[in-house]
Amino acid sequence: MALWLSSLVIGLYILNFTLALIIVNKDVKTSRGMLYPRESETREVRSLDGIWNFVCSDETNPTQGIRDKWFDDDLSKSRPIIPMPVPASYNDITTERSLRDHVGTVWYDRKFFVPRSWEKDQRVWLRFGSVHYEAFVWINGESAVKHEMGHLPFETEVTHLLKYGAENRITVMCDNALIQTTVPQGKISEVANDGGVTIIQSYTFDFFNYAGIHRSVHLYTTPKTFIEEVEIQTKLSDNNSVGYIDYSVAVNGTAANEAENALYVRLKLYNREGVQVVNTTSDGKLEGTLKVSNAMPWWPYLMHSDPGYLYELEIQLHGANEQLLDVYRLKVGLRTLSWSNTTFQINGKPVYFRGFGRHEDSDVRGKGLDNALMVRDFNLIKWIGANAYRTSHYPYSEESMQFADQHGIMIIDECPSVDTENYNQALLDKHKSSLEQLIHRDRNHPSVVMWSIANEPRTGQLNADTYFQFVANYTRSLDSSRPVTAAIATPWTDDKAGRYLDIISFNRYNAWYSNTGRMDMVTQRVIDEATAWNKKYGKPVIMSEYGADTLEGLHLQPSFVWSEEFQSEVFSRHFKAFDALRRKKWFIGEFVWNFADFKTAQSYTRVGGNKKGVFTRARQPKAAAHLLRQRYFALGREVDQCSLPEDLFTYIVDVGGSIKNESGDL
Ligand code: GCB
Repeated sequence: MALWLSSLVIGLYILNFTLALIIVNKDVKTSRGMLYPRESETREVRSLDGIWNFVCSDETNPTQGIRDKWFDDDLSKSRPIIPMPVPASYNDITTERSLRDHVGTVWYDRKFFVPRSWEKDQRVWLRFGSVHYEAFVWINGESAVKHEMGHLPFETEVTHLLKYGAENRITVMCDNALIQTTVPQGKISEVANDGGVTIIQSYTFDFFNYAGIHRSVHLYTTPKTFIEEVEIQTKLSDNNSVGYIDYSVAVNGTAANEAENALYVRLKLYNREGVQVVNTTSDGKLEGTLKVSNAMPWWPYLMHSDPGYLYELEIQLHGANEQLLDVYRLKVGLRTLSWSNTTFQINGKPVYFRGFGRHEDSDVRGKGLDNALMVRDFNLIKWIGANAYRTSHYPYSEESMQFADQHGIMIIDECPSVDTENYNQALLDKHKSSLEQLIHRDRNHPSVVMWSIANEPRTGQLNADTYFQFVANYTRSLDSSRPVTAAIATPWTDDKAGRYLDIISFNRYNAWYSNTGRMDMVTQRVIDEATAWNKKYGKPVIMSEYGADTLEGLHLQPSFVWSEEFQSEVFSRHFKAFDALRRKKWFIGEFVWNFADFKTAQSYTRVGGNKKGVFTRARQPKAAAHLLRQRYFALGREVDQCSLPEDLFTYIVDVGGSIKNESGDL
């Protein structure tokens, strides 16, 4: 190669590399609307959940369906269809390996009727609770909406696409491919197999890349001029006896454009007994503050005898001549969050978090919403005395957020960024968008007490500093009423992101991934690491993951890796560290990894999935669950003076007084 040519090639290479390193803080598109679909005097909601028709594209030809316009007619005309439940992940529904491990696009369709009565004077919206990972939607063959990002809702107006008093068809193409610029990241490669080549999806994160229409699909109506956004923020004063609700409402539609000043909202607040406690009207700006006397604060579970107290806020939109245009109702919890470099408080009381990292995961359904499972999970969370969980590693269903509000379970709300690396502009933009969508969806939930901007990002890498400065500051610009955290596993010595966070969370697996089996190398290491994080950044610290894989029913004494005894002993060694740390006020919480066993990609380190659950995948307790329950309630008793359940300790013997050992009473 001529010298000039090789210098040109090297020059271009360097330019390319440098460009990849430059990331700038660009504006990202913000989401609109998407209030949870609720019926009211002015709105109707219809579910499209049920059994849909399903076909799979060829992995080597993922765009064939688009080229051949499979959306133009029933899918059954293009390919043999199979039945597929919605909501559910499609992966574990059949017995086919090819569908479980499918990479690329799959298609769903179904028919539905739209009543004639929906034709007049209103709008119809189509809303998906979530589709993983990318969705393309057609109504009667016309493109309706496209959305990229799992675990988050999206919607579009379909008024003009529907046939009223007639049958309609909805078609969805879903693509599960993860690449370096998706959130989360993955890699797709073409690899030789016995018969030719095959497409392989790989990813570093430790949960199965379940895909499909994961949450409910709804059609709902709104009036022509309607309440599009409601944003509230609450606080308490006067010893928590007076509550304030700052509200702002955004309206869209015909009247909104024509006669903005004639619009106002009437707000009525009802307490739990249904008694109206506030009734007020806004000015034309549709924002203001409600004052609630004799306030009932929202308290976390076990922090108060009446946790999860919710009011109902009725928002009426009125137009010219006081005409009632739209009504939407929202549950509201009154609480104040505050934090400093040493503490996190709710309603002025310091919080000690005791909880879990979790997954939305179960047999057959994968990540599909299942109300039975959700209610069982909350029953277990309350049974064990936990007061919090992190939505590791993506946003959980809106139904579960509402449930957490009601039951007083605090949530560290995480966006879908896991193992983030190879920082680049496209990734940054999407990461910010995932947080924007998350905050937009969850900002009104009292249960959400913190935003987690990533799980185990590679925060030692080049560019991590600028990248996380942008992500953390963007999050704060969207909501400054909650602290920002990230669960970090990079050694504290190398980490470049912690200084942009309000609270440091760290994940570490002493006696499991490091010093496997060494019970004598847990306690001091946990104390030392938490202390080092605190010293480095001067912020409150949480241990956001610790644990050990445990095969239910495997008992080995003395404890040995994978046995139930081992899990209990690992926990106990951590408890000792946490108790030493709790004396230093800046250590504010402990989160076990994981609530329940869950499925992962196939690997020789995983026996049917990750088994670090305190509960099995079928939601039954392992031995360590009973130990954890005793600790969590004991903490609740010490920190928040909660009462203990009667069955917390098993009766053993009545020795007519206390039992003594060398160091005192047992
Ligand atoms: C972690 C990850 C989590 C894994 C866990 C494990 O640090 O955050 O996603 O499942 O470790 O068990 O390896």
